[in-house]
Amino acid sequence: MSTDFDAVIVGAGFGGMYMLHRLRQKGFTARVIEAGKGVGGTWYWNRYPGARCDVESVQYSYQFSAELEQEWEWTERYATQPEILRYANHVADRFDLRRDIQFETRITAATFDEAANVWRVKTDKGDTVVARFVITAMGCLSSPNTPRIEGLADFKGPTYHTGNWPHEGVDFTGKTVGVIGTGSSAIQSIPIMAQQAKHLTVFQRTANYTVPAHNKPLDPAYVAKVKAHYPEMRKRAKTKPAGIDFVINMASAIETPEAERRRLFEERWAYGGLGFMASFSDLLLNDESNKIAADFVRSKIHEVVKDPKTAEILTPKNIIGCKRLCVDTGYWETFNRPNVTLVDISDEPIERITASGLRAKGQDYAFDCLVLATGFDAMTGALLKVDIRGRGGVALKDKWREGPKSYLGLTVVGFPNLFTITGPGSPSVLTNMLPSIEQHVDFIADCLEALRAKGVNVIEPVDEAQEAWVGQVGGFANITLRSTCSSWYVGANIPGKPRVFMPYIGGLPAYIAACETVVKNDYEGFALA
Ligand code: NA7
Repeated sequence: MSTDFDAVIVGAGFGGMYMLHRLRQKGFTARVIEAGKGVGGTWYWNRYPGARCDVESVQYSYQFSAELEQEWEWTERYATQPEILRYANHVADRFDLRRDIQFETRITAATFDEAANVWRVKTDKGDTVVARFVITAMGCLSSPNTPRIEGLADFKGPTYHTGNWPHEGVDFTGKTVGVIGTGSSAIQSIPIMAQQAKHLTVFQRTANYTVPAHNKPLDPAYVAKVKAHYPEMRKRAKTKPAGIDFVINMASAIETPEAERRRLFEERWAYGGLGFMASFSDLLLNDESNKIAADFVRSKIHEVVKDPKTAEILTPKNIIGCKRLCVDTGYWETFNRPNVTLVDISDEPIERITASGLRAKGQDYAFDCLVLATGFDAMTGALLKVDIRGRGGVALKDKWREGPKSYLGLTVVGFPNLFTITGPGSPSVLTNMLPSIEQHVDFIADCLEALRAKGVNVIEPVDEAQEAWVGQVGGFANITLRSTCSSWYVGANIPGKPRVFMPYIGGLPAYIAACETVVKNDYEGFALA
């Protein structure tokens, strides 16, 4: 049967763009379908004030093109959203990607036609595209979570969601603002909103750990050094569980004498960033070690926040690193400002949103604007918004009713020729997304090439392989403390979502090795037809 394209790629973020480039290089035809007006995915939508990557810019970048690596100039240690979006646009132009991207179009359904072995992909523009393969590159944090709080529609002022921020920006000068949520998006945006607003009231359900970014302009001499040694840095990064080139101290926190421990924590704290969790190797494996690190951060809060009651509310009680660690610039300091109020709603949910604000714990709060910094339906949300149907017309949302199951986080039994870049069961959100994306894309592109060489039309994982992979993902999750709290990693932030630790936590090197073994053994775990 003839098709319109070899592949339909869903999404023009970093995954979709590189997928298109690789498929073109291998002589496949592809159409990217993208809901936004432009490329960039996460960085297209998340335009809230202060949005930045928490991985250093020289590492949060593509490595497939040495020329691109050399020519692009990052200006800050942690790139801002506008800078990352400029980078995404530069990539789109440089590799002439736009001519194969259909913007402002959403996929509404994708159905596998078993008789013809093709996917029929429907869009909200009313057209149907036929392709041999569907490759989703929809991002892990791309389906904003709007909390189900009564009265949300009653609020008379504007309501903004950090994950879908107005493109023209928002000026809070002279406004009173209510913010719900204290996750990473809130922690990045609150200090900036507080500088503008007349008054900012923050409603906190769970206190979060954050480490200082110590962001700064990049020193040209440092950049030159990185550029001169990029391949070595990338290679080292691939040997690290998170795919980020930072030094992991292999010592155990509990086995290290207290003075030395403190010195090491202070050193990492002064350096800033996510490397804090690599101060010792057992912070996410051992309760006591974790508590030592948590206590260190807790003590920092009390050093910064002047009002002891506010400091106590801001002090997280749970395990550090269980929810994703945040990286901030002046977050706790913001609560020393006279125009900022923190409201603890950990013991009682917000009662309702009202026309003029909200009601919590029997008290009415009034504000001009409401900011929902309430996160995402992570990892599966965007995928399950599309009516994806595989063999026998079975819907993916039914198949995953008890939680997502995949082989390598990339493929699903019953859904032939469907690939999910950074899908549940892949390391994705626990790693530096860019190298993870590139690894996935290379795997998929090589796979399509191998199928073409063999004259194979259909690839689908077998049950046994998928079950074994799901077992591995769950097994690794049980070893770490990371799966023990109510985080978006386990779907706990979405009422009714099955509680399953979704990402693969075995680390990037183990994941890459698993993929390489699959290829070496002629696509072991897959049925080829
Ligand atoms: P997160 O990290 O999921 O944070 C969402 C925040 O919103 C978090 O503090 C939630 O509290 C809070 N929340 C969600 N629903 C409610 C309701 N109904 N009432 C009160 N508070 C609520 O999302 P972010 O966008 O900040 O960050 C997502 C990722 O992006 C981040 O991990 C980085 O990887 C980048 P909770 O903790 O659930 O009690």
